Amino acid sequence: MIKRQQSDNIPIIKEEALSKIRIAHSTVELEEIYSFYLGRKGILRNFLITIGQFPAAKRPDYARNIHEAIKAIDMAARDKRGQLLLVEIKNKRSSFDITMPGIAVKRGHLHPLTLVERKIEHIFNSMGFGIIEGPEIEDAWHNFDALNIPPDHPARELWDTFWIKSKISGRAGKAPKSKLLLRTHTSPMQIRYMETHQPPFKIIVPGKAYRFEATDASHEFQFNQIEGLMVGEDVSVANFKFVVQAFFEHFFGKEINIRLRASYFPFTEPSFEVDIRCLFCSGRGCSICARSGWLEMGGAGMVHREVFKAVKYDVSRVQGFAFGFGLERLAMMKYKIPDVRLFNSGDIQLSQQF
Ligand code: FA5
Repeated sequence: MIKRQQSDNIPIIKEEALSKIRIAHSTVELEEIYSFYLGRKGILRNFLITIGQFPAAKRPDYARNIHEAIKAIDMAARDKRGQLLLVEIKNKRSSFDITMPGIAVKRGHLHPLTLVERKIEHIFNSMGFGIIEGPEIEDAWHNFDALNIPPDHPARELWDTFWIKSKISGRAGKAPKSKLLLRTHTSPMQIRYMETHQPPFKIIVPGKAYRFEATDASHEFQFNQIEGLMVGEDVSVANFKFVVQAFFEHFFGKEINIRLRASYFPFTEPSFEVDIRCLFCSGRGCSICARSGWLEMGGAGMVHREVFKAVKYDVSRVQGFAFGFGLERLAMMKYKIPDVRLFNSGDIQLSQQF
């Protein structure tokens, strides 16, 4: 072990350091010597601190000696480090076994939800739909009220909500002010888009939605939806049926039977659930489609006139359809993934398969 030296004998310390460097056998040993003399708490660094306490007459000589010693030790250590590194690399090389199997480099993969979202965007884009994004922190006016769901409306219970405690309320400067929340669906973007655009238009809105509900194989508290909205003078249910049929056929790459089932959403009238013939059993009935032969893909309908009124459209002139599909549901069907919770499990084995 290296012993601490007296502070008044710099030349001896220097010689001692240089001779230890000269006979060092490895870079590890060299680093130990280096830090003992020149490291942050090394002997010579400590001497630097004491320069100010030295008698003024002798101070310049004392300082010069220290600096010269530091420089000499530093240069000797650099040279030696170079020599030792060469030897160490050479020794390693000679023990390199070229018959050993290599270590595979792991490649990254796109997440199945990203793949599905990109495919959906591509399909709708090719049918002339624009792609819009919107805020995940929403105000209750856009998420509920403007969608014809006033505060006392029982339908609010369809969407279990994460409310946000905040002093700020939505629609700053404009009435009505309303509380903030994590959007429970992508439908508030219908309102935001129509507030700033005039028909005709057709858009889709991919994005995250949040619901305060227990998770199971088909429900997450954070999931993704694809909202669709097409508005013009004579947009009809027939247009909707054509668009979704074309979408599903491109998405699944085969002929698809669809069915519109009567349903209820406060912001559409009439409203429907969109089902497709089960892809797993071709409609014969299996455990995946609960023996019904049909798979539910999402909600849709003709935009309610109260929604058009909320964005100040002329309800006598415009009509349109809207839909909201679950992205996870589409990915599960396409890739035959049995549980929605796998998407956020962080398990790389899932994404490696696609
Ligand atoms: C809605 O959210 C409506 N906004 C859809 C809509 C848009 C109707 C436009 C009419 C016009 P719903 O709550 O049914 O509807 O959700 C739509 C889809 O989102 C569901 O079919 C399902 O695929 C997906 N989804 C809903 N909740 C969850 C959840 N907890 N986890 C995973 N996916 C979910």
